[in-house]
Amino acid sequence: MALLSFERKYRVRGGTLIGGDLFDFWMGPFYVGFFGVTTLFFTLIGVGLIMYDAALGPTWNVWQINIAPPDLKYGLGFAPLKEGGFYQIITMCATGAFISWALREVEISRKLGIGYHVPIAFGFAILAYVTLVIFRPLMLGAWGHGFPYGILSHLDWVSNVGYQFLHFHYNPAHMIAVSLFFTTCFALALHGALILSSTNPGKGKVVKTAEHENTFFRDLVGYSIGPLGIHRLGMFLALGAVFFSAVCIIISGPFWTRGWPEWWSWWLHLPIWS
Ligand code: 07D
Ligand code: 07D
Ligand code: U10
Repeated sequence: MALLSFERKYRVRGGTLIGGDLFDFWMGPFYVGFFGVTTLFFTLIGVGLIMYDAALGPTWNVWQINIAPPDLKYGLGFAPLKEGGFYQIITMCATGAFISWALREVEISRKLGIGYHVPIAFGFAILAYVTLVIFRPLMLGAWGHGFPYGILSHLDWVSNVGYQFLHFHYNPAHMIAVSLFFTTCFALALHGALILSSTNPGKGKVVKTAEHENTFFRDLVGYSIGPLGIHRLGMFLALGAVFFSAVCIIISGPFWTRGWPEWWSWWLHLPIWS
């Protein structure tokens, strides 16, 4: 079915979570919906406040713009606007925009009658973000523990927090997350390469089938996970990577305050050595 005739067929009312028919329409290629409106609302206020705070100085250098969280002395309270209050409202807007975007994905999935896999996947990214700027600061007792909004300043935050724990690479959940990220790239490279090799074999050559794809890996490693399996694996690896990222940072501070290398001394304290 051609794309345009397909879109005409599925572009019908219904499937909304909230608001009934009110925003159930399209503008050009975009589905609007109640959550399209809330996404736009939070994004415009959030970006507007970023611009306003940036305009207060000291720089328009895009790499150096920094919207800092409040000082730790404000704890879990509201800070004055110019002392982190902007950051707090921007955080609410960002969280509102991300969740709205995920719910818009849910409504589109419902209209199409497909699964909720895409919004669930994006939900993991949102989970990582709110872990960094809401859950962990809440557990540590101050909003000032969130990361600052700035291209370079957020890197400084990652580095500083890493060294607060002496050597972040020794964080066991960080190890699992990093390994899962690497494995995700490995799997995507294998999958992309395999599909291209059989469906885009070069001018004048015949396009091959799924049997060729299966056989390649059976010949190579004795097993093929199959066309559905590789996508399940990809989703599992990527979501696992983000999940263990959230774990590695939530345990740093709330559950472990010393250097991460020291954590491994549990091994030396096993009763089997004495
Ligand atoms: C390619 C999809 C497109 C999305 C892009 C990001 C903005 C911000 C805002 C000027 C893969 C759009 C960027 C809207 C501009 C202003 C005010 C996704 C793709 C292109 N980081 N991070 C980047 C964010 C955190 C870390 C780049 C966001 C944590 C390291 C970009 C968040 C930690 C490095 C960026 C976030 C962390 C980066 C490229 C939110 C741990 C790099 C991102 C909301 C997770 C790299 C200068 C990319 C870089 C980089 C955005 C959170 C670590 C600016 C929006 C606090 C170590 N981060 N980041 O391609 O070059 O993502 O930095 O949580 O080395 Mg970051
Ligand atoms: C948070 C992004 C959410 C994004 C959202 C969407 C927009 C719209 C619009 C484009 C989670 C935003 C959308 C804004 C854009 C348009 C139009 C993703 C998020 C909701 N580390 N480390 C990680 C590695 C070291 C440290 C995670 C590697 C050092 C700290 C990952 C190395 C020290 C933290 C990871 C390494 C250190 C991390 C990041 C190597 C520093 C975290 C991925 C090879 C000295 C962070 C939850 C992630 C984390 C994190 C990888 C080194 C510190 C596993 C490979 C040793 C403090 N590190 N790290 O989480 O877990 O993505 O965050 O050396 O906080 Mg690390
Ligand atoms: C899926 C699918 C399927 C389909 C599909 C899709 C999933 C069934 C049916 C859907 C997929 C798509 C539609 C594709 C979309 C894909 C993605 C979103 C992910 C892939 C992403 C890319 C291909 C782009 C990736 C790019 C990367 C990784 C490099 C990008 C780097 C940056 C963006 C910069 C980050 C680094 C920074 C900020 C610092 C260092 C940068 C430099 C030194 C570069 C110099 C800078 C510049 C040139 C820019 C200067 C910046 C400025 C001025 C800032 C401006 C800021 C503003 C706020 C305006 O399954 O099958 O088919 O369709």
